[in-house]
Amino acid sequence: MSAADAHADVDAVIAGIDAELPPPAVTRRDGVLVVGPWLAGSSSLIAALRQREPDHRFVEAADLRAGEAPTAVVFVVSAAAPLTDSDCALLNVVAADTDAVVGVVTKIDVHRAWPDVLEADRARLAAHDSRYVRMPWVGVAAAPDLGEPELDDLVGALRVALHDDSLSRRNHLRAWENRLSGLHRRLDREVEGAGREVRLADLREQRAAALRRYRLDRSERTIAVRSQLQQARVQLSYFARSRCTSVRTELQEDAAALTRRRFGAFAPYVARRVDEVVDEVDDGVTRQLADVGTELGLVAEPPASPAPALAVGAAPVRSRRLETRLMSLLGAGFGLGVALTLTRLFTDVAPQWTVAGAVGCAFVGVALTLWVVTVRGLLHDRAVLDRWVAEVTAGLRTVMEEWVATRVLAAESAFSKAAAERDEIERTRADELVARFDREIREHTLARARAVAAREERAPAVARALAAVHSELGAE
Ligand SMILES: Nc1nc2c(ncn2[C@@H]2O[C@H](COP(=O)(O)OP(=O)(O)O)[C@@H](O)[C@H]2O)c(=O)[nH]1
Ligand SMILES: [Mg+2]
Repeated sequence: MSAADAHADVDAVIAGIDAELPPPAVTRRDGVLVVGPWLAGSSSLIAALRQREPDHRFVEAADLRAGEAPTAVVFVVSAAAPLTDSDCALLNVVAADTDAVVGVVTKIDVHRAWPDVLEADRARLAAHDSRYVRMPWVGVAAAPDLGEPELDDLVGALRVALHDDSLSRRNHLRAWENRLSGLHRRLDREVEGAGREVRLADLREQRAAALRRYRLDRSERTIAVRSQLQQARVQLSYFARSRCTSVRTELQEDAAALTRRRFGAFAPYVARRVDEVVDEVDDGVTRQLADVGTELGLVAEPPASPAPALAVGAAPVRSRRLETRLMSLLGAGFGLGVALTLTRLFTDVAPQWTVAGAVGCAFVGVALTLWVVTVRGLLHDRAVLDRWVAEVTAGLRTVMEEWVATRVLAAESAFSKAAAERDEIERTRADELVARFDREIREHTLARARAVAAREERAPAVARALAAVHSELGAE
């Protein structure tokens, strides 16, 4: 059977299973590929073979282009050491589309134990893949240190392999096998996707993290608003209280040193000081609330709360007729007593001036009476003013505390509103992010579903075709 017929025959078998299956895309090169791990001795063997068998073409791996397959493969390993996993993998690659493979153990001239190595290699490869069970193995010395090359066994094995009638058909079957198992692997790979599971797990993790971060941020922000305002409330009411206390102390000191002349100006003075305190507290509250806003990163203009109108009123009028009378009486008694005592003293000291002394002492008594009454009145007035100042500042304190509380409350609601608006924006942003993740997750899931469907549709035919190829290869 010619090569073309053999190919057509194999292709017909596969097409009988599924006409859609893609045929092998390799170009068969008429040549024997001599290949092996580095330093095994391939180049030396090729040189020796070319000399010995000029009728045949021998190529190295580098001579083959992508998509080209040799007629047969000579797999060269050194007798120095047994095969490794990477050597087996190399053979799998170079003999993927070629069925005829001859195993060669080189440098048998220097490695006396080569038959053992050969057997070990044979067993190793047979265990690696069942297709190598029937593969011939020979020992060669392509570039011996002494004497002529020993290639007879290899040349014999190659002749058998190359003159086998079924060679072309088997190579074609092998190419089909490679094609079909590649297809099978690709169907599997597409289900797995290139790192799709990893990407999916990553996306799910990122999605959960975005949600978690949003929730955490939101509760942190809420707590921050609450605690900042709580702090502001405590600080500001303390500030207002201490301003009221210190203005009371000042005003009471002023009242204690007040002279009668400045009496009338005291009430306006108190009113002015009270206004000043109101202004100070206003400033303090405004500044602190602005600071809170900055700290929270919220732009919220709390509604302006007008300063409370605080009527200080007039200083209490002196209505103390009874007391004046009593004081006058006591003062007069005191003056009289002093006058009498002085008069008696005078009479004893200078009897000749008794009358004039009596008049003088009466004057002194009257003067003392007047002084006592006046001083007592002034002290009383100061005491009254002191009480009044205490009342005014106590009222001021109540009003200030209420005002501060109201303003902090207003600020709290303004900040909460701003925070809620910001939360809404953040939520939209988080939603968009989550939606993006969801979209990508959906795309991956869909792609996987499509790949699963494709595999389910195509894999059975591929598997049947592969089984057919294997049974054909086995039958040869
Ligand atoms: N003694 C001995 N040395 C060999 C034999 N074949 C190759 N060599 C030596 O092994 C080394 C590697 O050979 P080379 O053909 O370049 O190996 P490649 O890397 O597989 O191409 C060289 O030093 C060769 O002289 C052989 O049959 N006997
Ligand atoms: Mg080389």
